[in-house]
Amino acid sequence: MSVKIFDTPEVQDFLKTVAGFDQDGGSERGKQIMHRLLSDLYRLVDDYDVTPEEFWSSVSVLNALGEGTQFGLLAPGLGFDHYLDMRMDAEDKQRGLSGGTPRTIEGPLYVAGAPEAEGFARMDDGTDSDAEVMWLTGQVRDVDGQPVAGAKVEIWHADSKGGYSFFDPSQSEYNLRRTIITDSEGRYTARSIIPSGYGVPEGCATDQVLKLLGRHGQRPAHIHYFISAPGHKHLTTQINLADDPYTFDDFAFATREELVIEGKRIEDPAEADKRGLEGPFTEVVFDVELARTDAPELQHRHKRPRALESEEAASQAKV
Ligand code: MBD
Ligand code: FE
Repeated sequence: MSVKIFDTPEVQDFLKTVAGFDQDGGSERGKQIMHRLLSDLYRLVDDYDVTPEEFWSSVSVLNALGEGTQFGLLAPGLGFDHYLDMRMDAEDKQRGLSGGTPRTIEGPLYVAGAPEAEGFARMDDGTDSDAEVMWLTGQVRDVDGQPVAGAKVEIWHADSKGGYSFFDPSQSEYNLRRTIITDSEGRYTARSIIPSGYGVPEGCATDQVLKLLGRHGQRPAHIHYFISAPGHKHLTTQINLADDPYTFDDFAFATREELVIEGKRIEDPAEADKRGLEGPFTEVVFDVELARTDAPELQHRHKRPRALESEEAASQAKV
């Protein structure tokens, strides 16, 4: 059976009451946004004749999403992170701030407070014996090609099983997470391991939603970066390793053509020796170009609850 009641004065008045329009307290913007959100959802219920069974099963998925901080994982899967990037790209363009290495999403797995080093850091704790050694290096430059010395390069990535330290309690503290300050030539170098792609855990709430859409929850092997330097626009980005089955089929929509990097396998013992390595390794080179800005608010990463960064985010430890 199909009934249509959304446009009746009764429902329209009801929505205004629900959104607190007749109350003095609360937030004006909060009321406007909630009114719009609820109106869109009420209309959807009417248009699709959503049944009570369907509604309550959605409530139960929302409960599951809240329990495991799953919404931080579903959000990129539903494209919200990428959509916010598209909006920030458009804002940059309007400000005349385009140029430089493109941004892409932060994702939900950053942890604040990683050890800091000058020029070089070893990122892995040496326990991932399945993994290929990665030599990750690059130069930070401004849009005129001048090296940026003293830039802060924060790097984090998964292990050979696709797990991230802190969220994966089997890994040591800050494994595969480091902050490297660029040297006088703007260079940073890390010894680490080649990460594997990430897969949304089987059966979790995010997995259920993706399955409903006929989609997978896989990300290609990737490496996250925050890069900042005084006088330059803060950059949140990632590189995706080439030749992964998911390089161009990322459930989180983070791939950008300019950010796909081909690792180079090096078997020459002399090259290994030069870097203090024992055997063959894969070199990954990622040079970064930072746009210039005097606006202090653009020189820092935007605020959001992050693990070990704020009280709010402390609950993320549960994941
Ligand atoms: C990840 O490693 C990630 O970067 C994102 C965006 C989502 C899930 C896992
Ligand atoms: Fe990631």
